[in-house]
Amino acid sequence: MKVTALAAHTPEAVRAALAARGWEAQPAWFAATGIQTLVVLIEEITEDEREALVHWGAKAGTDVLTGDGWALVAAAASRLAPLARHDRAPAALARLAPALGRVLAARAEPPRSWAIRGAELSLGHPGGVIIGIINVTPDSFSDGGHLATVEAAIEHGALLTAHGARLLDVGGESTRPGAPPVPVQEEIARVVPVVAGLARKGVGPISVDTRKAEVARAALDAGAAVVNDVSGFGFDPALAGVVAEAQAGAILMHMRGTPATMDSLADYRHVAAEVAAELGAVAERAEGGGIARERIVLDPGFGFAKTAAHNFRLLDELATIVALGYPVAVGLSRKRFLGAATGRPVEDRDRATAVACALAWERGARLFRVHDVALTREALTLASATTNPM
Ligand code: PMM
Repeated sequence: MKVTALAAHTPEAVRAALAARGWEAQPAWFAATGIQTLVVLIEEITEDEREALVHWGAKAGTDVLTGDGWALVAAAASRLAPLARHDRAPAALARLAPALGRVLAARAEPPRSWAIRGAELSLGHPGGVIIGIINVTPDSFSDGGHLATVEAAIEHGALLTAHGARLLDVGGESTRPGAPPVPVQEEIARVVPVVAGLARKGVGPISVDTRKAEVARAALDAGAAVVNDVSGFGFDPALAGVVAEAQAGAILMHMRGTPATMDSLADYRHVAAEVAAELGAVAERAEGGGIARERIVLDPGFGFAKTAAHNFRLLDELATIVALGYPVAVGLSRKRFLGAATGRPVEDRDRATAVACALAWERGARLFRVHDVALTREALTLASATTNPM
């Protein structure tokens, strides 16, 4: 007899083990995802629901840990599946079906592409989608003032594209903690010539990093295909309508408050669960505002209303954000918490960024907003070669 422990953090090892023993590709994949253990935290439940879950767990032979108003259930996806079906779930657990169904669907069929204005970006591409940063602000925390002219910004965009960026993110307002707001006309004057120049040269696609509807409209008119809003449509109520009308892609980031107030709002009991819930509500509002689901990317907002400890916990638990079922983008590049771990100053954090991106890839992120595209691409190509069958 021979006993081998399989690496079960993803379904891949089980799939490969079955395939090596003669299973066809598709049944092997379904079986591998079906037996994979899921741990779901179910909150805001009644006492009756809690009892029903404990009862179900005892019958199904699965672990259920509970407390006041919550339960934590660990079971194979195939075991949980009946609870997501109205016709199979115990009547007392009917309220659970829709949300659990969404979690299971996101796990079984993760999004494979992202629809932006006039194009579709494949997420299965080796290394995912690297978003190259073009900051045209005099005061961004990481590279403020580096791109002093429109021409320099356009050249930089062409270089990032040559290095492997599949989207260029042009921003004209610094969002570092305590940064002063930039008037709309000033932001337009910074961003639009760069977007227009890149579009004219055929370099792109282009994303505009803004919280403001007027800036987004001007950038979209100049050729942008994506709006990246760090406020998740929380700052300007008119922005969702502009994005919907242009059929642009949307990157919606989690934050609390504004860059001026966010540091005081970094208060969480369980950061991944709270960010997931708040980001899920952001996505729901965006869809309600007319933005098609396939156009939405979510971003947990590293460094925005989060301490270094929160950022590390969130990076480790990124799969909780991925489980919302939208493509997930991460903005880790040169951020302060990377410096907290490595002791490196902001201008020497690109290696740490590349490693952090690889960790995020492994946890399910597929879009990576970075300054050093070439280095990140190398790390991500390696990460994706490891997790994806070649
Ligand atoms: N971070 C910054 C700016 N824009 N957008 C998204 N989607 N995610 C981020 O994490 C993010 C962002 C701040 O960083 P910078 O000043 O280096 O651009």
